Amino acid sequence: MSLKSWKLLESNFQKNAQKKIIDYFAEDAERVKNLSIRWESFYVDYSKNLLDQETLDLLTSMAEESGLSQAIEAYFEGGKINETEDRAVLHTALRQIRPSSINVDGKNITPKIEKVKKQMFDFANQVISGEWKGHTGKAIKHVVNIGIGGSDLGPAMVTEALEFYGNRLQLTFVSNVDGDHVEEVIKKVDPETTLFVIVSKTFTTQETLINARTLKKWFLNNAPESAIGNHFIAVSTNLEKVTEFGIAAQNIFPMNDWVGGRFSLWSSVGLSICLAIGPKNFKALLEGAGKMDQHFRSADFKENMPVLLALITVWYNNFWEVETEAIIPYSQYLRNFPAYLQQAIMESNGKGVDRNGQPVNYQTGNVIWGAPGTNAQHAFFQLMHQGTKMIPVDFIGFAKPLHNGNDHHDKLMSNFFAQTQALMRGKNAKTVREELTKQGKSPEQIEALLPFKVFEGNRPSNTLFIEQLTPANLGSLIALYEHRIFVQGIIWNIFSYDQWGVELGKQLANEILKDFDKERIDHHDPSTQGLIKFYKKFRN
Ligand code: G6Q
Repeated sequence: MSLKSWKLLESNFQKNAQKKIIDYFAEDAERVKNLSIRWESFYVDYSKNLLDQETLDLLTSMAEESGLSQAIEAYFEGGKINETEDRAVLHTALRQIRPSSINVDGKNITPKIEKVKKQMFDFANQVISGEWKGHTGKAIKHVVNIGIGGSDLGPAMVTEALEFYGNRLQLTFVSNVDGDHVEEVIKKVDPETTLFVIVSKTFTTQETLINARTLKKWFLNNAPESAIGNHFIAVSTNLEKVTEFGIAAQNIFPMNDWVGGRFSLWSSVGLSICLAIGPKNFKALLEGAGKMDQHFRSADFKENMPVLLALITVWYNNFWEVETEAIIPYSQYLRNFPAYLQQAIMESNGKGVDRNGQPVNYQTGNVIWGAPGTNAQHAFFQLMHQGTKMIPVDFIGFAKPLHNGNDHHDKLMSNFFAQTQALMRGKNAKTVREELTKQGKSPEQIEALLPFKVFEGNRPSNTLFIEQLTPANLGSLIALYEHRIFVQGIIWNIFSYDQWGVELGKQLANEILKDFDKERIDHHDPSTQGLIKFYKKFRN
């Protein structure tokens, strides 16, 4: 990495490598004030990290030196920053608070965005109110979203996260090409009262098309062909393929290639979300994201949440050589937020060549994982506290619960705070000795137990503390992570918006599929031949 500030950060790292987080607190009485941000309903505390003001200054200089300011403008203004696919990256255009014109290929895209939004809202209102009927005259009760990857993870995560704001419609998501997934869905739905929403930007995705065909076939075993119009809806850019599938023009919700799959929940891909929570809440979700966009675009880097959090990730990833980052939401509603972010982050920044096509000689995308607290505390937290790896954590929590019950929420919050504290402070030998003495252990017993009971601490975390889980706050939270991905991509000088790494497996799967009916498979490697042979024994 040739950036000047990178070299300075290396020296800063060497200088402070032995320092502990608690030392930084001891040095600076104002640390929390200096290393936290209060914005709208958010309180982001990044003081429990292995860095000081000098590190942060160098990190923000590095952002400047990387050309981040200009890159942000190109991103929002519709520059074709997804160079390898020759596309703009404009999910932000879908959630402008005050819609203004944005040009792609010399054409203002804003009027079309507003038109599609209106189409979504009108449709959602009709379905929710019961005005939209199934083919036998009954109101729709169940919506099945058929999609995969970006056409599934975002809609599914948000629908689940905002379940509290749901209406009478029941939502189910089918994604896996594994027939067991779709068969379990079929068991639950009634052909008279179910709406199928096929979501596929390209309308060529194998998994989605086979699931859609299987559901259509099952539907037509239970309903006449003329009923398709009441029950099958599509979201796609590929109007020709959707029409071929048998969906009428008025049942197609268009989208554009300037929205990437994993960032598409804000577009018509979010139709299932809009059905689940209604247009008013969907608009609030967009507005929350729009506010975060404004913050990201206008706040000074030193007070800019996506920028600072991105830089902290780079700090650990590239200077501390940390491989993974855990995301722990203290909300059962956000149980799939880590899985959603795994795609957003790892598909975007899991790249090994830079923007010039040269192999990078530094680490890029980090491994993202996590599960909701407190459950995770009873599962993998042991390794985070006492294992040999340093794992920076994002703790995400909400000050006000959605359901009444301070009894539960106080307990949840006390765990939320305790974990960040325990990771940072650990427990030293002196405290362990005192505790064991109080328990009446002998000096020999104490010395034998001591190494197991000491926590070295000094494990970093960010706390993203938000007033309440509302559609608007969720919108802001997702947008925060989206921009964090963008910033990291700029620093690492990689393209964050393509995903060529997904292609090879798809290609080979299509070739292997053809070989199941062939005698000769010796063009495959010996291991794969063995696996295909074993499969063929059981295939009927
Ligand atoms: C996301 C990826 C990918 C995509 C799926 C589904 O950024 O591009 O996850 O969303 O492969 O693609 P379709 O929507 O075209 O079916």
